[in-house]
Amino acid sequence: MSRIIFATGNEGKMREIREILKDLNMDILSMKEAGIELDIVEDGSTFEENALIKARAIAQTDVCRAHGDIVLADDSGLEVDYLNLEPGIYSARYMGEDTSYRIKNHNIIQRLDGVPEDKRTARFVCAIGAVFPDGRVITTRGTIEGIIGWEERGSNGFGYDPIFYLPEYGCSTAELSMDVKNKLSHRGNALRALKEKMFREHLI
Ligand code: ITT
Repeated sequence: MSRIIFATGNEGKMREIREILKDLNMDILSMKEAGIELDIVEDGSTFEENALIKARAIAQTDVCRAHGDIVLADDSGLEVDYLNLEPGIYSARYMGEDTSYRIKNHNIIQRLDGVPEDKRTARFVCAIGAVFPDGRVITTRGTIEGIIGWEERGSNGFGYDPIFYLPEYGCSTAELSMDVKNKLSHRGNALRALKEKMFREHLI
C-alpha cells in the first residue's frame, strides 16, 4: 500500500490528518512511525518555504526513497494584524522557545492594551508542503480568522488558542471541542485543500 509520511512529532496533528485523509486508503505514518529521525532547520521566510524545507528533507531520506513515499509537512502560526503580522513564522520561537504560552499570551494581550475590537483581527495560518516520489511538489494554505481576546479563555487546544477568539462562536478556540476545532481550523482547511489539489492534478 502507498504511504504518506507526515513530518511532525505532534500526535494531535497526526490524529487530525488521519481523520481528514482517511478516505485516500493509504497508510499515514508520522516520521517516528516510519523510523525517521532528523533535525531540520526551518530557516525559510514564509510558512510555505518552511513546510517545503521539512518535506524535502524527509523525502530525501533512504527510507522514503526506498518506499516511494509521499511526504507532507506543515508550518503554522498566528498573525496579528495590529502587530504587523507578528509572531507569524516565529510563533513557536516568540519570546524564546522555552517561554510558557501563559507568558507569550499575556504579552500579546498587553501589546494590544486599549486597542478596540475592530483592530484586534488575527488569523491562524497553516501551509502544507507535499513532495511526491517523482519529484513534483505542491503547497496549500488554510486560515481561520478571529480576534485577539482580552484574557485567556479555555483549556483545550494548545499554544495561542486561549487568546484566539471567534466572535461568531462567542468563545476562544481553546473552548472548542477537538472535533469542532478540526472542522474550522487552518490546518483542517489546508489539508482539505491539499486533498482536492492532489486529486485535481492526478497526483494520487
Ligand atoms: P511540529 O512538530 O509539527 O513542528 P510545532 O507545534 O512546533 O509542531 P508549528 O509550526 O505547526 O509547529 O506551529 C508553530 C506554532 O504556531 C505553535 O507552536 C503554536 O504556538 C502556534 N500554533 C499553530 N497552530 C496553532 C493552533 O491550532 N492553536 C494554537 N497555536 C497554534
